[in-house]
Amino acid sequence: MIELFTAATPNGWKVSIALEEMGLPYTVRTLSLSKLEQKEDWFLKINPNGRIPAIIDHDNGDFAVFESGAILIYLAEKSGKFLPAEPRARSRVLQWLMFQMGGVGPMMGQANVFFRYAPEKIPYAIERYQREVRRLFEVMERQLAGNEYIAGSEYTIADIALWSWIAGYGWSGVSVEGLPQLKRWMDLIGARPAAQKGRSIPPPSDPAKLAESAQKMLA
Ligand SMILES: N[C@@H](CCC(=O)N[C@@H](CS)C(=O)NCC(=O)O)C(=O)O
Repeated sequence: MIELFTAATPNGWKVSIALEEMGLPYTVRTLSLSKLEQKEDWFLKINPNGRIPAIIDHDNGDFAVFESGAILIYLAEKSGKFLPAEPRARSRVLQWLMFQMGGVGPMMGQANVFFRYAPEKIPYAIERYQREVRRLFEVMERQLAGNEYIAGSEYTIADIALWSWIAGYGWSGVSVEGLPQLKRWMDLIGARPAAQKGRSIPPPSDPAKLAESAQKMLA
């Protein structure tokens, strides 16, 4: 059984969606980010970075994995799903997964912070991150013009990682107008029952709680 340590945020949803899609049995332990449970000593033994998500695989000697991209690869290898074995196909998936981990996630995260939570509105920072997010969306638009899914003709962990963030694009204040392929892809993934179920685990925090968590983490 997998134990998932998570909260209702895009990085957490990547893993709950993957577990749902792969049909792997799991239990959920929801951490309160506003109470900074992710910084407690017991959790730092599981994830030294003090952030969600993390998993413990109790069927594999209580092996702990942190970093959502590494968790997705671990689960794909464990289940044999959503990450092809053929080296070039596998590399294509990992390229788009890294594009999410190094680009879309951090840039959308910063756009959210400066657009939503920063106590002071800093136009330079808001514009910088929103412009970069829009640029990344346009990169995806071009890729999706020739491919049903982001890494080709198959649904993979790269789609899971990207969709978990991009479905919440409104939160960053970035428009998807003029990006028909991106919208098509968002609807395609959003129609999957496992994506819908995974995105509701754990149940969403109310916006006031989210703002409170953000203030504490930024302090
Ligand atoms: N690169 C990490 C990022 C994890 C991350 O930033 N998690 C956020 C929630 S989406 C978090 O735990 N924030 C709490 C904090 O910063 O203390 C991953 O992909 O797992």
